[in-house]
This record gives sequence, structure tokens and C-alpha cells, in this order.
Amino acid sequence: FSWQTVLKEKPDLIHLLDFPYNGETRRDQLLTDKLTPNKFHFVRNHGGVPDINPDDFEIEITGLVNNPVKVAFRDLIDINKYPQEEVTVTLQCSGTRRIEQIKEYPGDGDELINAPWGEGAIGTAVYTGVSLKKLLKIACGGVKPQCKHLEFFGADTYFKKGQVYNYAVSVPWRKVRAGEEVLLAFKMNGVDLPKIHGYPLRVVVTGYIGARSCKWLTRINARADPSDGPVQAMEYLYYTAQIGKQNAKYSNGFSIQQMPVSSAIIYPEDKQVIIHDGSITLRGWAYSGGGNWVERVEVSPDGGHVWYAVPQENLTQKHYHAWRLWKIELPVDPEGWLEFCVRTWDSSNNTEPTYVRSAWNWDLHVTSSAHRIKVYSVN
Ligand code: MTE
Ligand code: MO
Repeated sequence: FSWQTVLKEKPDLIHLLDFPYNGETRRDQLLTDKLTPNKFHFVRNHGGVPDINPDDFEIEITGLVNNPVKVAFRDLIDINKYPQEEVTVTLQCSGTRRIEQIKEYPGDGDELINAPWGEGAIGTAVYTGVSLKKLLKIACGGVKPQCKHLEFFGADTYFKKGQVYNYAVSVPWRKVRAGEEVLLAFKMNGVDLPKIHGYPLRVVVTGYIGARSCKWLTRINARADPSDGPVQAMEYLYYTAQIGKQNAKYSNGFSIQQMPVSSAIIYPEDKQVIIHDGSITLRGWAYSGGGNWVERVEVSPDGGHVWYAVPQENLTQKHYHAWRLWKIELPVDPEGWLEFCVRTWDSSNNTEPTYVRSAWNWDLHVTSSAHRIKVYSVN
């Protein structure tokens, strides 16, 4: 599976890295629909794309479960054996909008693993699958009381500090116990999971950073503590302001699990010249993780002094696990530079920090300050 194949399947992605393949959705295809068509959905990989034959494929369940078992993939997708659910989920990479931090603080992060994502490492799809909670109940008779985390292994391998690992991450048992929130998915927007998105089976963790939604799932391990694989223990950490590249220790970072509230202006584009008749229409996305939905989106034409609320009728449907696309028309001055910014409020009244520097993290994850663009307006 080469990246030339990716080019064929995903001709339009902005190709950020050839290997491991990483590509983001073009801005003019990002707001096509509330559901992102599969061919436009962003891709984030740490290693290669494994080949898995679904006919003899088994998922191994190990660790702190009552009965460790292997479940044949063909049984897992048999609706008479396991009930199926369909959930609309926005999957967002915690690297989304990282480019804003790179521009402000060049040289931060780990260049080898940190692709310079813009606003397009986010997409929404309907996933069909089996609830992990139900699978553990039906196939294994439930988890043992000591089980506090579920660890997922992907078939893909990657290098870290001179060693080869399988992709491995974990989520807390209390997230899994919530029922519909962790899904083992085999369909994406009604078709078999595309190969690059984890065929034949992936995890979909609602409201968490994309990294926890393990693709090419081969094994589920119930354990007392979080995964000690490098993706969980050394990456996707949030550091406080006094920690930088030189003094960072993994133990100084905390694990990023839930996605914070964030938004982006997709139209117009930064540095664009806009000829108008007294008003400009802006469009974008807004999303919040952790089961919070987007309640209110506000846009400012003057860098954040005056804010206008996006009318509710200009927001797509409210949803627990998915973004809302928004649109607003704002009156503007005849000519000059305008600084537009957007901030979103979620159902827990969380909103976005004011500037990139207000939420700096040297490892460049969850860039979620008010998104700002400058455009030149001409009447
Ligand atoms: N699962 C495996 N096995 N290997 C990976 O490299 N990348 C993760 C996650 N699951 C990854 C993985 C990251 S960081 C993200 S953001 C999402 O997959 C991206 O999912 P997508 O490529 O389907 O958009
Ligand atoms: Mo990611």
C-alpha cells in the first residue's frame, strides 16, 4: 500500500507527509456537507497501512476480563450475535490548527511526528459498529473489578526511540461503560471502512482526540493502568507554560483525552482580498468534545472587541458527538484590513482562549484559541 494508492483514493487531500501518510481536507471541501464524504476525510497515520484479510481475522481480548477470548470478525459483524449501532461522530486530530503555533513559535514540537496541520484535520461520518461495552459483556462476561482502562492495539507498526512498536492507546473503563461512546466500527458512511481508515475494524471513541480511535484493531487488553505504549505515554501530552522542548519530561505532561471546544473560519481565507458590497459572509466549523455540543458561535470583525452571534438558523443541527457548521453575514467598512475571529461556547459554557499564546503547549496539541484571520476588504 503506497502513497500513490492514497493519491488514487484521496486525490484531493493536501498531502502533508508521504510516509507515514498524513493528509488533510482541502478548505473548499471541508464544509461540503454535515457528513464528510469518505474521499474527503483527513488521514492521520503513524506507520504503514496493514493488509488484513477479513475472512480469517480474529480480535483478541485479553487481560482483566472474566473470559479472555478471540472473536471472529465474521461473528462480530453478525447482527444476530452482536447488536449494532450507528453513531454520527466528528473525529478530530489533536494536531488540528497546529500551524498557528508553528507560525508563532517556530521550532517547537517534534518535527518527525508533528505534521503541520491547518483547519482540515477534522471530519464527520456515520460509523456502524458494535458497542465495546456490549462486546465485553457478551463475549467475555464483562470486565473484572480491577479493570480501569481498555487498551487497543493496531496491526500497524512504527518507530520510536530506535524501537518498533505496534500502535497502542487506551481509554478509561468509565468512558467505555457509558455504552454508546466507544464503538468498534466496520462501516463508515454506509460502506465498508476504507482501508486507510482502518479496514476491517477500528475503534471510534466519541469526544476524544482522534489518536484514541485505533485503526486496524487486532487486540483489546483490559488493564488497571493506562497503556504504557509510546503513543499513550510519550505523545499526546499537554504541558504547562513553564515546560518547553529542553526541559520537557513525559511525567510533566498529562494525557490529552477529551477534545476541548474549538472552531475555525474556513471562508474567507487568511490574507485574501475580498471585494464586497458592504458585507462579508463567513463560514466555518465548530466542535466540542467530551459529549458537549456546540451551543453558540460568535464572530468578530475587529480582532475580538465586538462579537456577533451566529443566528441559530445558520448553524447545522445540535449534536452530542458532532460538529456544527456555521455561517454569518457581517457588515464591514468600505476598505481596509479586517481581523476576523471566531469563538465557540459549548453546552458546559466552555469557550476558547483569546490568543494562541494563551494556550501554548510546546508539543503543539489542541490548538484551540479563537481562530483569527486577516483579510483586505475592498468595496
Ligand atoms: N490507529 C492506528 N492503528 N495507527 C495510527 O497511526 N492514528 C490515530 C488514529 N488511529 C492512528 C490510529 C490518529 S492520531 C488519528 S487523528 C486518527 O486515527 C485519524 O483517523 P483517520 O485517519 O481515519 O482520519
Ligand atoms: Mo491525531
